[in-house]
Amino acid sequence: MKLYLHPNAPNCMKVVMTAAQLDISLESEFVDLFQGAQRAPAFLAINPNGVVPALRDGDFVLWESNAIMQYVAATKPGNTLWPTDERRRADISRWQCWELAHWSPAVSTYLRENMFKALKGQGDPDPEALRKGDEKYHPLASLLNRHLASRSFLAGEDLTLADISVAAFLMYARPARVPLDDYRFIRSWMGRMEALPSWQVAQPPPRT
Ligand SMILES: N[C@@H](CCC(=O)N[C@@H](CS)C(=O)NCC(=O)O)C(=O)O
Repeated sequence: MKLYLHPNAPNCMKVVMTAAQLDISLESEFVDLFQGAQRAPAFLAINPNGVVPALRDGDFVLWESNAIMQYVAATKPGNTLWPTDERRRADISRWQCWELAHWSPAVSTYLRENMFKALKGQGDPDPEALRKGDEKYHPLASLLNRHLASRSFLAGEDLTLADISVAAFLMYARPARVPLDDYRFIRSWMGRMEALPSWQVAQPPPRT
């Protein structure tokens, strides 16, 4: 299986961590988002949305990070990341949908304003965008914090794809100044995530 990725992209980090956690080896092809390679015709033929990640497995091509994680995890039956029990799966899938619909758009405001703009030379953070971002983010962070108050991981006591999807958007929580001070259960859960060897494997190499 070949993954088309950019290592700094949280949606790609999700798939790399899933594979690392399950000891699955993926070939990889670098798509340079900073050079616009995601909009090159050769890549648009793989993912017409012009975003990473995308996966090729023989003649099967798949895009959307959460679907890719599920597909990759399903190649190793019997794992706890993506169990076969329908209710467990639905619970995990629910958090992956929440991540896609609500959490990642909210966290992305901080990534864009406090980090990626500077990296791309696009000027200072916009205070109004950050204010609006705060309005979206805090109710979601409160919900997540309350949920994590009584369990080690999002779907119970085992690490699942749900944790990887939601935590990936906090991979730059420090440099992007994602507000976590008021959310101690999120912070301790992130401590558990960051301690996993698969989290370390999925971190992009330091910029030189
Ligand atoms: N819903 C898609 C989102 C993918 C996405 O937005 N990827 C970002 C990187 S995290 C990207 O490729 N951005 C490049 C661009 O928008 O030009 C998924 O989960 O795979």
